[in-house]
Amino acid sequence: MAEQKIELDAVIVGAGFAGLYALYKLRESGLSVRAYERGADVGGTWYWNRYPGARCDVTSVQYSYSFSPELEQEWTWTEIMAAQPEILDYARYVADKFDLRRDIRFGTTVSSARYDESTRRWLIRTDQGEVLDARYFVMATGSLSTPNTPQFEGIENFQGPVYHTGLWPEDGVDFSGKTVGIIGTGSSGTQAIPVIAEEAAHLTVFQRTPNYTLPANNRPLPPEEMAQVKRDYADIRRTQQEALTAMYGFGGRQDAPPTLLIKETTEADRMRALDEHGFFAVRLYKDVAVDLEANEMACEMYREMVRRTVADPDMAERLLPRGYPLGCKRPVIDTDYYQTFNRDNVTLVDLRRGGINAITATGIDTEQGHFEFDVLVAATGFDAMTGSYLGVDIVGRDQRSLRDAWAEGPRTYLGLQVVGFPNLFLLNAPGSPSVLTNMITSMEFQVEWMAECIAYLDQNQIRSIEAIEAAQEAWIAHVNDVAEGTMHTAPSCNSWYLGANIPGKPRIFMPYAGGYPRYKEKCREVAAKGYEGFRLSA
Ligand code: N01
Repeated sequence: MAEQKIELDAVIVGAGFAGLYALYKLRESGLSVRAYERGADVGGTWYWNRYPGARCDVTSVQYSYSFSPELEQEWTWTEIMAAQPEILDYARYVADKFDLRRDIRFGTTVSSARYDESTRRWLIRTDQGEVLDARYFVMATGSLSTPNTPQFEGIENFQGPVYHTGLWPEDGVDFSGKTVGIIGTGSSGTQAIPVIAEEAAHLTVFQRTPNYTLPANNRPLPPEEMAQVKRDYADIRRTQQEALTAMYGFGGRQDAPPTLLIKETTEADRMRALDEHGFFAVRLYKDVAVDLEANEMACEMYREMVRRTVADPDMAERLLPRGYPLGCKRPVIDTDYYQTFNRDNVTLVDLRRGGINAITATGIDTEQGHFEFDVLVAATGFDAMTGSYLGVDIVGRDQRSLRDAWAEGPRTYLGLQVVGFPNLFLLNAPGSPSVLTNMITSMEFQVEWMAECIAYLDQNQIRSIEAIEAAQEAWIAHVNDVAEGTMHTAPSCNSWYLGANIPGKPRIFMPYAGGYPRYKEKCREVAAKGYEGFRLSA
């Protein structure tokens, strides 16, 4: 019996912020389009990352859709940086307001996609047995959506529950009266640790690499301030569009760009700066971002601030980041992180003094001894930027899989397309500003670019678009060029931007560091020149 195929113009994978907007935009263009989402609801990252303390590190007024002035006026944020439940509610509100759910299949994983050269269409299969036949295939699967739980020896022997921050149970976890162990002190761990410490009987933190983290400066957003924001939205969006990172300020602060040179300061100057600005003193100097010696001076200021915050000198010493520059990893922001280590019910295991041997039935055995607890939390991050694309078995022209094409690291043209994969669009992918910017704003630009591109193809009876090898190579060279000399690619830097958190992953700096305005300019120029660097076939 012939397979029952559903014919569509476009299939989108993912119903997070990117998938929702892609669905809205392509439907607005008159396309028949459907989104597939493995979760039971919309929200993506904000659906899965429900761990205690989860909140955004970009102000909500900026980390929100800008495409609908009506939506901007209707939605009211209650905090400067909203917590996960509020952001998830916002995603749900958007899905309902624009009636997006009718074209989303929830609880459904897209398992494979094959490009058929004879029809120039994609044949897409889901784990629910659906077969979809679509002209365009859009991966809106997110940059941080494939959780990574390292293969700790003996993990299967642990008697209590194990939770990954990126796969948190919908009903939450009750830590009261429990002893808890947490592995990982990245953004997720840094947010979760203070909140779990408040609730649990005892928390043991297993830290392999201390992070540099700055206070979030979050606070409630009073109604009169929100009302002013609503009046100012047009200006706010304009400022975002001109900003390198598609946002302004850092966390809850709106400091002016740095002007001083740390190398021209004295020890006394730097100590005074700490007195006045606390941890934010490290952001006063412009040479810190480009000069490793200057950077180390700022790191030393940072360490001094940790010593000032943590009461026990040995505890402070164990929390000090060393051996890699500020600005290497994605900035972490926190609420009372270091203060948490002044609590009586928190133990810090600095794995630099002796690593993990194995997980046992009752805890973790390390070189420094055995630590017992009832519940284990893995705040161990993600197979970032490529994991979610390679999680789907995508096979393009000449039977070549994306996994093969990216075996030596991800390769894209403008972060939007890949040679050998016609009519496949990627959103927030390697080679795009994505994680170095306000993801919602830079994604909105990509979706609008894609929608205009598809409209152009349809108007000109073009059936396929595919990146050209030379254009892709030139773009990769440019992506590498602009990353060079930044702290992100310093030899001592290991981060998920580089794939360094996953054993065996090629070390390649994945996002585009040239800034959001420059990226937009390049994409617009490509479109204006009739999609230069792409092969268009009638
Ligand atoms: O993950 P991470 P994350 N043994 O990879 C440790 C976004 N985000 O989920 O550094 C022991 O940063 C690992 O140690 P090390 C944001 O973009 C945003 O925290 O590899 N430890 C590290 O400490 C962020 O950057 C927000 O030595 C092990 C931790 O686990 C990104 O998501 C909130 C280990 C992983 O840190 C990822 O953050 C949360 C092992 N075998 C997340 N393996 C906000 O918006 C790993 N670790 C605020």
